[in-house]
Amino acid sequence: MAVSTVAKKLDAHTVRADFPIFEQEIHGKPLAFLDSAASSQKPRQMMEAMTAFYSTSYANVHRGVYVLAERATAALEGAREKVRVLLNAPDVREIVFVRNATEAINLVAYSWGMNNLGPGDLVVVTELEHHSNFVPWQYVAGKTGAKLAMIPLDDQGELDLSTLDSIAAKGNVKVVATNQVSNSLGTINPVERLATWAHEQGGIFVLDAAQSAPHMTVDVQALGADFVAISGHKMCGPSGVGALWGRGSLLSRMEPFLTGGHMINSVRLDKTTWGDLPHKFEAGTAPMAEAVGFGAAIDYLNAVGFDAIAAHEHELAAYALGRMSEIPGITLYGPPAERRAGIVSFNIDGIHPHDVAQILDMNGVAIRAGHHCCQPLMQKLGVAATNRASFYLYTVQEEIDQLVDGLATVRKVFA
Ligand code: C6P
Repeated sequence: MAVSTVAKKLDAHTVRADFPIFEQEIHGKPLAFLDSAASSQKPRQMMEAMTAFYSTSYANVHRGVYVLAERATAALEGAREKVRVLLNAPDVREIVFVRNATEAINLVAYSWGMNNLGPGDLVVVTELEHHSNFVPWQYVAGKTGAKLAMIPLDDQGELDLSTLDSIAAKGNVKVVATNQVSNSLGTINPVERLATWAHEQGGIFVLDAAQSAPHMTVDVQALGADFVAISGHKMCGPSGVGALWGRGSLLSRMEPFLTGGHMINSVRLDKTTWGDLPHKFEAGTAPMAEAVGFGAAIDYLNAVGFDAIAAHEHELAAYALGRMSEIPGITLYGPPAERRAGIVSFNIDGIHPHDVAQILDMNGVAIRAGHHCCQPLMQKLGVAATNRASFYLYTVQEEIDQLVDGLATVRKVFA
């Protein structure tokens, strides 16, 4: 799926004014924040929504019958409905609030995987997976006797789907779990095709949308997914809240992941029964204010427009790839600009990524250096680590120029 370039134009300088973090300098330089794939910055509107909730409507939810408790419950459930609309989920009871995408995937791996996987079964992931969509499956496969297989990458950093038949020959494909956008290479994966393939094999399709939902429309029905995981903090929301969407027919047959308060129907010495969806999967006090902030972040992103965000980031990626390809000694990883999101991974010959990132920081430029929680991918690329610059709706071209200037300084320092 190529990113649309005909969307309404986004004015990143105007958007940026909503983000107070940019009002400061770092080491005497304007802040060039190029690490949004790790976590996004926050608009004033989102923070104000959380403050208003704490100031006027705060109480525990789903418990009290007093005004504040009812207000807080309505705010939490209103946020759930916003997530439903964001993902075009058929039913709001299919939206489970969790801490983050990692927890969402663990919930599926444990609650579905532990009860549905066994010897002879195959869990298929890809060489592009973040550890959060790899390690839970590896763990559960190990516990159940299922096997793990990986769809490999081609030389451009895209999935080699010609391997699907040979992968299917290795066992019963029960799960296909992949991200929609790679956090390391920015590759946009053919997830509709993988969902269809998963279903043809009789398996479920689990989508890690942590890096796609912040940047493009994710429609769970159009994609044909069975589970979708997202994190609020990567999409202008607060940390500590994310969501799992699951197909109701699957969720209702699954065992709970965490047990305790709120998730029950009745508790007796001999037996406890589970509450209805989504409460069965929401043990303990909910991330109430965080969910309210998440809802406000979704409102904010909708007001800017997901097509405009995707087109803006696509333009930035093309600009960055063009400028960075002129830097002597640089290796750029991943597919061409037209098939990637706003993420650029690179290395500079003979200079460790941590050194690159540290010198860039002295120039006010924040990037991530490391394995990006993708060690299998790093092995494939034959490196221990890369540098990664990642963009969002508030990223301006000047920040990429600052990065390119900073890289010239890095080369001078190490010459
Ligand atoms: N990637 C990055 O710098 P959590 O931490 O649960 O919110 O998100 C996990 C996760 C899952 N899938 C993908 C594709 C991701 O990119 C991430 C988080 C960050 O790339 C932090 S490691």
